[in-house]
Amino acid sequence: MAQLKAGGTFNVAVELLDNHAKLRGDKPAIFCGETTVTYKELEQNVNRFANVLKDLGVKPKDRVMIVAPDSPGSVYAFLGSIKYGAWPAPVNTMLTEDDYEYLLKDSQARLLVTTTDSCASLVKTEAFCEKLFLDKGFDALLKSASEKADPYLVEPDDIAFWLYSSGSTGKPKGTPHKQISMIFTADTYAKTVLDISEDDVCFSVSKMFFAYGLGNSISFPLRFGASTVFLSDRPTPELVLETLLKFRPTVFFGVPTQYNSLLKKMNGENLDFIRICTSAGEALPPEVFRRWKEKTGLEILDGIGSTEALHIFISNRSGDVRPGASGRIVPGYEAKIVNDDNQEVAPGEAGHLVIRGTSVTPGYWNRPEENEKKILPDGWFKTGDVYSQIDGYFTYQGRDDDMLKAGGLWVSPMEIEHTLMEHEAVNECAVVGHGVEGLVKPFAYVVLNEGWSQQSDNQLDRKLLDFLSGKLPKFKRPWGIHFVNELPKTATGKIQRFKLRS
Ligand code: 3UK
Repeated sequence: MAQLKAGGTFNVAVELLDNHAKLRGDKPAIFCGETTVTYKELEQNVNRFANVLKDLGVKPKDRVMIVAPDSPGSVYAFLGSIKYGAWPAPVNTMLTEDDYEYLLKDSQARLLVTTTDSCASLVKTEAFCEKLFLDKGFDALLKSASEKADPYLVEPDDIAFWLYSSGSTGKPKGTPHKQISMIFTADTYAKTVLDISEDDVCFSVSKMFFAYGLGNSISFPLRFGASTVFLSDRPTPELVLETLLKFRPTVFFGVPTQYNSLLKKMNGENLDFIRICTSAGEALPPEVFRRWKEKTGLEILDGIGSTEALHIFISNRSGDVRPGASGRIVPGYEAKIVNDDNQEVAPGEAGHLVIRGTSVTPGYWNRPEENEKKILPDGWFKTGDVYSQIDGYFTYQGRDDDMLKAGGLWVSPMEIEHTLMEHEAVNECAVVGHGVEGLVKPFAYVVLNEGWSQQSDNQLDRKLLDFLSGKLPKFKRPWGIHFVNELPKTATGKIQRFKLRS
């Protein structure tokens, strides 16, 4: 992996901010509730944050973990860290204390930026890791720091920040990204597919800890001098609608579940201020595409991206949407579909999707085995997805592992199974995805221990779900539990989850 070299010429925070602060300093960069942050204020606060890091004794390349709702403060922390040469790592705000303990250890974070109500704040961190609260003393701390800061100049291929990617086995993996990558995703997908310009107002339902949200609400609008809308709270359909009507964004970024729940909530609202809608994270059911178009007159552009690629590399285009397909390659990226021997398959045949492009991670942090598996010769990256392709249009066929996406977020069947197994009633179990209104949701199949039965305790499924509710974040909990006498297995005793899926 590329190492940081000071003495270079590049810092992506400068690329995203300096010109705008000069050319359109008074223009709103961020709308968040009642707060508006102009480009000038954004640049100054990013500088102040860089100076706060310096005062805390943080060094370039130190990790700064951010566990916080989308807010101006979390952007100051993200871009301020980059400007200073430290590596910010925004992570999911919905995890458990144990998860945060793992992430802080894995990244060896030097600083945790969070809020007092986050369970990340409860973690007993390593002696070298300090905590900084965005909702306690932060404004005063920022104000006390200088609004001027020199950027830590490196090379475009040096690391700028990390994200965390989940996998089917094991724990989330630190996924470093290069300085140039936020510019690359903006100049490819955001420019050629979405045509974002300074006239746009972007609103992303996905938060900035998710690569999709990070591009949608930070790098894309800032690259083109547009404005961005943050919703700090949990994006319930009511709040999303309210935010849409209040700020009238021109580009709306969602995930399939959100579109589905918005459709149920909407009641004749006029959304014609929206110019373009996108969907990613999981496949968009054609039915949701059709109903959204019927109700709003707008097409949703489904596209596939990943944490490792940073953003979308295959996408539908305005006026050229194939419902049920992910669309065509985004210029700047390459994709091919290969068999188990890495040979390209014939058109229409399913195989592993591999991709290549500047924004693909140089490799996971400290994971030589995973890197070996996913990073192929000549810079090709194995996505873990099964796809087919005809005439350049790619269609998603499923994962090549057991991972599920629910509401656009990863759910590892194994993690749920291991947690369920901690209950005394459970002998063994398997978790698989079942379709609910065209979207995949996790369901558990449970074999009970002797002495337990659903007949003698008709509340047992409820009790198991309650048990999980103390241990897993909500988005990872099964939607239902089926009690079975045995699970389908291979001769070697591996659970055949695919047999439960049908
Ligand atoms: C799946 C899709 C079908 C697919 C992401 C846009 O989702 C993002 O990143 P993740 O690392 O997950 C990546 C995996 O999710 N997937 C994503 N989009 C689609 N499957 N159709 C889709 N449209 O399995 C992929 O490998 O969480 C999405 C931008 C940035 C992102 N990080």
